Amino acid sequence: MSTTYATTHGTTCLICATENPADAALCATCAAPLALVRDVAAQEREPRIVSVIGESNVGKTVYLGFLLDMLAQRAGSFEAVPKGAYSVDLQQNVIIHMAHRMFPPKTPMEANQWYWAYYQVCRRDRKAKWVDLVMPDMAGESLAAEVANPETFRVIRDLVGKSAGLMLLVDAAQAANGASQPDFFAVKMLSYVDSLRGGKADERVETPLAIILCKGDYCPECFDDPRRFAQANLNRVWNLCESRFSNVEFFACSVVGSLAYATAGNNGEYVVPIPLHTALHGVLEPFQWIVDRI
Ligand SMILES: Nc1nc2c(ncn2[C@@H]2O[C@H](COP(=O)(O)OP(=O)(O)OP(=O)(O)O)[C@@H](O)[C@H]2O)c(=O)[nH]1
Ligand SMILES: [Mg+2]
Ligand SMILES: [Zn+2]
Repeated sequence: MSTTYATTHGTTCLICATENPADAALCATCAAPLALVRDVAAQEREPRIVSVIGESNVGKTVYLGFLLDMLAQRAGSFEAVPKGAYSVDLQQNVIIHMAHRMFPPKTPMEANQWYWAYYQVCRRDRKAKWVDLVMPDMAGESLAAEVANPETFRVIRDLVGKSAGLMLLVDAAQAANGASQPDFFAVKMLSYVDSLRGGKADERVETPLAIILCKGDYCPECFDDPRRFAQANLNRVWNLCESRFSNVEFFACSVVGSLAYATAGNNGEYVVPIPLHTALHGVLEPFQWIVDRI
C-alpha cells in the first residue's frame, strides 16, 4: 500500500488513491471515510486491511460486530484501540440490536453507507507488536455484483486486492443441508481473489485466508473438525484452496445460544429468527490466526 497523507491541499484516499478536497468526509470515487486517512497520517504507521467477505445473509455484520466488541473487552489477551468514533459504530449497532433480541439489518449495497472500523491491535502476552487494521463491513450483494462483473464496485476491488488478510464466511448450516450455493459462491469469491492476485498457474496466493463456517449452532458437528466438514460439505472450495491458496485455515463459528421464531410483516408472511441470547463460539480464533500471520 502506498503511503498516503492528508495535506492542506487535499486528502488522498487510502483505498483508491483519489485526490479529494481537504474537507471532504467520504472519498468521491470509492466512498471510503477520509477520517481514516487523517487518523493514519497521525499514526505514522501503515495500516493493514483485513476484509470480511461472503454472500449476503451469511453473517458478516454480526460476526464483525461481535469480533470488535470482544477485542474492545480484551478477549484473548488482545488490546484494541478504536481510532475515531466511526470505528465504534458497527460494534454498537450489532450489540444494541442483539440486546433487543434482533439481528442487525442487512448492509445496504451503497458503499457510502457501510461501516468501517480502524483499530490498533496488539497481543499483551507477546512482545508488544501493534498492528493497525482497517476492517470495512461490505454488503454481500455488492460483493456478488463485483464478482459477477468486475469493476462494478471499484472499492471492493481495491479493498480485496490490498488486503493483508481475508476472512471468507460460508453458511455452514446450508452446506450441511446439502445446498451447493454456499460452495459455489465461495468458489466464485476465491477465484476473484485469485485473479486479482495475478492468478499465475505456478504461484499460489499467499495472503492468509481464514474460511469461517458460520451459524455453527445449526450444525454443531462443524466445530469438531472444521477441515473435515469443509472437505465433505464444501468440496469445491476445499479443492480450490488446495490448488491455489498456500495459507488457508478452516474455522467454525456461532454467535447465538438459542433462537426463537416469530412471524413478521403485515399479514405475518415472514418468519424471522429471534436471538434469545448470545453465546460466542469461535469468533476470536480466525482473527488470532490472521493477526499472527500479517
Ligand atoms: N443461527 C445463527 N444465525 C446467524 C448467526 N449469525 C448470523 N445469523 C443469521 O444471519 C442473518 C444475516 O446476518 P448478517 O450479519 O446481517 O449477514 P451479512 O453477511 O452481513 O449480510 P449482508 O449485509 O446482506 O451482506 C442474521 O439476520 C441472522 O438471522 C449465527 O451465528 N447463528
Ligand atoms: Mg451485513
Ligand atoms: Zn477512494
